[in-house]
Amino acid sequence: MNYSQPQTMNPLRTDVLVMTPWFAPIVWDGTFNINLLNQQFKLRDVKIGLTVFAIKKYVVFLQLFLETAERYFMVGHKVNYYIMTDRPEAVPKVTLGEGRSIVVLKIQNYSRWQDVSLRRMEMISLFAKEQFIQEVDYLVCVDVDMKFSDCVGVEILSNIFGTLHPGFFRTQRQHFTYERRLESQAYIAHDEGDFYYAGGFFGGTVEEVYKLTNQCHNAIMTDKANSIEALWHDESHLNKYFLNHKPTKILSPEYLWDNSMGVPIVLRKRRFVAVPKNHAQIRNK
Ligand code: 5GW
Ligand code: MN
Repeated sequence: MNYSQPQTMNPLRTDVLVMTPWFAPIVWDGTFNINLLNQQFKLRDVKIGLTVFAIKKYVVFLQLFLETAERYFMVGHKVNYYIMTDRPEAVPKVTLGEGRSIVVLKIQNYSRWQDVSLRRMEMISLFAKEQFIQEVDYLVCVDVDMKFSDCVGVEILSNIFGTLHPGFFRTQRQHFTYERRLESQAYIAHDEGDFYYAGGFFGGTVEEVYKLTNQCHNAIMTDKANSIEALWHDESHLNKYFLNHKPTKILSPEYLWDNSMGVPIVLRKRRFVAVPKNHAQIRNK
């Protein structure tokens, strides 16, 4: 295979951090060679599960989500879309590429929206153990109110990975919206924390995602027993988990952008972007 030689004296990016102090790559455009990575992952015949929740009115996001995923997500690799919904009949029929399938998993709906978000940890952990482990190698767990607008490929895959939240990647740790009440299992002190990770994009091997989601779910249940709910729900618990179990790879905000934040110069690509939603309309039942 022909490709340009890595240049020891010529870093690919000098405007952003591309490696954590624990030697996990931070994935920015320009730092990787996708052809090289595709060849490696193809040789391993890797299969990827993409989990997404579409409860109640959020089924309206599925069409654009799936259509754009077909165009940009793991093209050329084997993919299972795991769609967790209370309305299986509302899942759109989308034409899929070879080696790609939609698996609809019926789950219950929770009346409180906080529970819809929180219970994702429980559902992913249950299905990871019972089903995903037999069907795929990696899991990618994302929000559904999103569209792909540039390539998201095997460069994201690693044992356990998180994504820098678009609202906080330049923020000092004391200003992160971590859970600050000691009584919560998600508590993080002001002088702790590496990054603020987004709840809407994480993943890893099925085994590691099981450990993460199971531990977050247990922490959520402990909080519930103590009558406390973390400030940003599952996202707060994800941040606590990643403080104690450092991710082996971190995705830049290219992988979870929101156009209401503008487009900073460091952001050369917007790969996965929030679809604006009418909160009043979409969130009522
Ligand atoms: C409903 C009301 C308020 C907040 C969330 C919901 C909701 C979320 C819902 O009714 N149905 C649903 O499937 N969800 C799932 O939770 C979607 O996968 C959604 O992407 C995810 C997180 O909720 P978001 O996207 O509304 O949260 P933000 O912080 O991205 O706005
Ligand atoms: Mn969202």
